[in-house]
Amino acid sequence: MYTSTDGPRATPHSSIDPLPSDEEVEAFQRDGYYVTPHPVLSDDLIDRARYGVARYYEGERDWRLPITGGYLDWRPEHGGLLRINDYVSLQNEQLRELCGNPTIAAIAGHLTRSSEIRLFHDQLITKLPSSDASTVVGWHVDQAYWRTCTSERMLTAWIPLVEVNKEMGGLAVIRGSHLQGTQDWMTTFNDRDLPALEARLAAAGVQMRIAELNVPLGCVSFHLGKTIHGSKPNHGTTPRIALTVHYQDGDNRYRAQSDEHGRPALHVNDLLCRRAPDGNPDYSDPEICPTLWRAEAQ
Ligand SMILES: O=C(O)CCC(=O)C(=O)O
Repeated sequence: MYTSTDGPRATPHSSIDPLPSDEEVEAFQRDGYYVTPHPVLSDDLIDRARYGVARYYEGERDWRLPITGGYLDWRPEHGGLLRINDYVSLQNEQLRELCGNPTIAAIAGHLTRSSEIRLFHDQLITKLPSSDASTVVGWHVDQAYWRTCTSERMLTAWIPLVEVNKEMGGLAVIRGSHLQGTQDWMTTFNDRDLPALEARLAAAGVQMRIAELNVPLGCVSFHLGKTIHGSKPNHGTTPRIALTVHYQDGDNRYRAQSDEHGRPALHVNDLLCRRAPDGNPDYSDPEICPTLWRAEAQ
């Protein structure tokens, strides 16, 4: 099911510069999201990633995480229609290759005007077809999950691994929402009641300029940590498979913070990363958060 291709696809054209123009960077800073106008990933890379997904779901692991719980790790015995697996790049060779892709990291660096991009976290997300709302991803902001991070420049790449048509619950963003207040409460990925979330946002004064993104296979979309995003259910006939890669810029550091209940905030990286000299988690641990791109010295 996952290894076959969908037919002929566009491949990156070597003469097209994959990096965003200054105008596209401006638009990203204004709108909070960006979709590459051309494919930036080759068919071969995507096919290898799909092979990696198939191997992963078969239970094969190339590497093991040093912890056994505390992160999302869908397995067949869990059933359900929405499958989420954290840190697949640390466990599977083909998915590591895609998550570490230097072109995507370079685009992330340019969009955020950073001089270094490191991996922070990744998730494999598959929505099986359904006629109900069980595969909704609630409107949320990634930054609400990153309270322990000092950076305001973190961002996410969303990489479809199949063609995602309008019925299949592709990624949607609220344009400009990153500039309309801080939505710290939005750890609402699992909240399937989109209208209730929209009502709450409207009450908070957020303009609901929803953009349902069209991201052809080989293209990648990016959104800032504060951009509100989510997705409708997969009402199509085939699985919607995508990889979400969260990036940090080189300046990001751990900071002690409280969650919305006043308890110490924790990210799973705090359990995985080595300790910095001050005893805090080191978000530049090369095993967990490898550097994927650095700006060339001017
Ligand atoms: O795949 C989805 O629908 C949600 C992905 C997401 O939340 C993200 O890319 O940050």
